[in-house]
Amino acid sequence: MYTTELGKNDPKAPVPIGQEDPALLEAFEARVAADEFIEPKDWMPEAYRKTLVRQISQHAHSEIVGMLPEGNWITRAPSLRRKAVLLAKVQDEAGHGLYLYCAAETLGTSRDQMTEALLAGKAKYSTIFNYPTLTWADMGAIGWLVDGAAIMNQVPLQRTSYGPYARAMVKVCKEESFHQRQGYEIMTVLAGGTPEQKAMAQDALDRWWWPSLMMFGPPDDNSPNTAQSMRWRIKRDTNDALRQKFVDITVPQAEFLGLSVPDPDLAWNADKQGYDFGAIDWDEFYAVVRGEGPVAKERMAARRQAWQDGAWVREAADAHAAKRAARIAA
Ligand code: FAQ
Repeated sequence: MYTTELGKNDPKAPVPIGQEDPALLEAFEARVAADEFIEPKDWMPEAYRKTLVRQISQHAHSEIVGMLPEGNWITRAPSLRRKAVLLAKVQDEAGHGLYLYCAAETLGTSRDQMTEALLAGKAKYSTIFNYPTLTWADMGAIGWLVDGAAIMNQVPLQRTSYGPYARAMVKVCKEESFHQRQGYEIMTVLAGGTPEQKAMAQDALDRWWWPSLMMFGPPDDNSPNTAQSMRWRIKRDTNDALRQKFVDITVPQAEFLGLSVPDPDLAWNADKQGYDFGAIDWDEFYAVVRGEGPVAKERMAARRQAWQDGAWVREAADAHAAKRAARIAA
């Protein structure tokens, strides 16, 4: 895993981790503290570079794998309008993946390397995409909750310290906002529909609520990367802080729909001006992270198949680039 390798010295790295010139390190830390963006050609500590490649590539993989649960419903969307909207959303996710791969490539890791790390099980993608999409209401729940959680996490990333990542997030957040609204609109229609439609909406909320809370990552006291990432302003908020914000915003939305959040311990806490909520099943979270999610095998098989099917395109692009280079050289 990238993380376990983080502390080791990479022989290819220009300066081994932990042995950087203290003056360069101090200047870097001062720039970060002053909220300046770090750009691709700027000096940066190797651990900062590695953390960014890890987080941005995992984010990119999540966008691409995240196309699968919804892509599964494009042919079954209940009307032409719903089909067009869902198609546009899924295409947007592909775009997000591409901006993110490009942002990570500016740090010196190629897209092929990142994809190979994913397919070899060395890089992660969000746990949320290992759950199946069983009914049309899941399209509503994903837009509302999953894109809602993604926005909560990504709006602060517009101010992340690495320039290309921050700039990619600006466009991504605009599109995620549209995704969240289309999901909530599906839920509004279903929740206000027939008793069967409302039950379908409730069932989707029941299944997606807890996995959505897990998207924010482990609790802060068990999050190995948060402290350093906060110091380097890669992350602007902790996992628990964002999770709390998400709960506080989303519970009133569920109430407006007339649906109940599947948490008997959910209660408004006037002192903290936020909701108290029940214990998250962290055993389930870590099992899904380990690749034991309900449809994890199918997701990885789909990515492997797509990579294999696309081999001829990559070969053709390489051949074209080689011909072009030869023409220019001649
Ligand atoms: N799933 O120390 P931390 C979307 C891993 S995009 C899997 O707290 P960190 C759009 C973590 O990587 C959704 N693994 O780590 C969309 C680390 O393992 P590592 C993705 C997880 O990085 C919508 C270990 O646990 N968004 O949904 C998860 O400081 C609809 C320890 O954790 C992003 O990636 C998880 N949920 O904080 C698309 C946002 N949580 O790498 C299609 C950017 C944690 O050391 C349809 N990423 N882990 O081996 C981040 O903000 C951070 O990376 C966190 C994790 C907050 C995800």
